[in-house]
Amino acid sequence: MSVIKNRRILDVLSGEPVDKTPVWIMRQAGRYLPEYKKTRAEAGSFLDLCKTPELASEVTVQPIRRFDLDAAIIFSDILTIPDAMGLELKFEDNRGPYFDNPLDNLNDVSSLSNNVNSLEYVAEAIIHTKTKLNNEIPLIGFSGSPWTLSTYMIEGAATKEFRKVRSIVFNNPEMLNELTKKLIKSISEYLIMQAKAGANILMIFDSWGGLLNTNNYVHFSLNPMKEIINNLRNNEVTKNIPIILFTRGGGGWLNKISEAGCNAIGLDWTVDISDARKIVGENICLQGNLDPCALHGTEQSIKDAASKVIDGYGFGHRHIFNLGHGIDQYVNPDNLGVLIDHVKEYSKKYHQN
Ligand code: 1CP
Repeated sequence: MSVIKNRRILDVLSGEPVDKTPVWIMRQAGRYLPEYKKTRAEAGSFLDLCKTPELASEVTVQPIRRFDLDAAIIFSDILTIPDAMGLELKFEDNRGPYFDNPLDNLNDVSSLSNNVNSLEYVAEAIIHTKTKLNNEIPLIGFSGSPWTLSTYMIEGAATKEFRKVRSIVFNNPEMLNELTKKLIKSISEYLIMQAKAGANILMIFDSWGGLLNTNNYVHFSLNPMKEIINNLRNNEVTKNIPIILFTRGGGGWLNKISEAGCNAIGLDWTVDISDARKIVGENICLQGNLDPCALHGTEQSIKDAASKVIDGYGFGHRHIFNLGHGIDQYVNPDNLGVLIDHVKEYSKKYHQN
């Protein structure tokens, strides 16, 4: 197997020392980059971009050409799984992603396909991307969590209160349990497919876990993610692959999340990273957690905000710098450059022997 040259993130994930804190940025390929907009226009639509491996791999490497990033993340979307399961994904520029016929009852769940073979295009995009990356840095593959995918599949899109899915938690848990079961299978297979194609790290995005109360979070979100992790650990291809788990709004459940079997926990920006470190201990990495809006500051305020996160983590090698959620489309790319260069320079002092 070929050896990746920049191993900072892999080293941090396995507890090895590094020279600087590694960094990548959630949604690092996206609309804040003019070159992304150009390729997306060439693709015709967001979904065509996702489904055309050559173009998806092109936008995956665009941020790598511009910035000193320590990992790439495959360009795709969490909603490709529901699309593959039979809920046709649509996308409109002013509206974002949505499903015309969201799930209402157990019958709707039963009619979903449980087969992710049609997501081959993601595997192909990974293969293209690995060639372009030439083993310089690792590639992250990802999926949404069962709960987060359920929210979109039941609501049809992100909504203000998520009242429908949050009600179903209480008035039709059988339906949600059944959907969760199907999603655990699809997601596990999909992540294994990505690892086979060449993904070096896997991340589970539980973007809406924070909508739930504690016991429902454990039942509908955390335990299903644990099952996925178990499935990955029981597969030859993925048994040793590093896994990052990110629950947005999960700051109050860090002790529970740290028992899920993941190698790193993603933190949103509402969590104090030094407190988080005390809770999860030294066996698990922390990823995050700069407020994405810090990127709308001045050069100095961006550096100061990043320094606080790095100081908050302190000495030690188990921190992957990132934002606490995705970068937004209005960020000036130069500001991201300022951030990344500062993280590299400023963090050195915490990695001297
Ligand atoms: O060009 C465009 O207009 C599309 C904007 C866009 C992009 C760039 C969407 C639609 N998805 C993506 C790519 C994407 N999505 C990646 C690519 C890799 C990267 O560079 O990070 C990833 C990892 C995702 C994951 C994703 N999609 C999540 C989980 C992470 C998160 O932000 O919490 C979620 C919730 C989605 C759904 C989604 N897809 C797109 C949008 C605008 C949304 C959010 C919809 C909403 O909830 O309002």
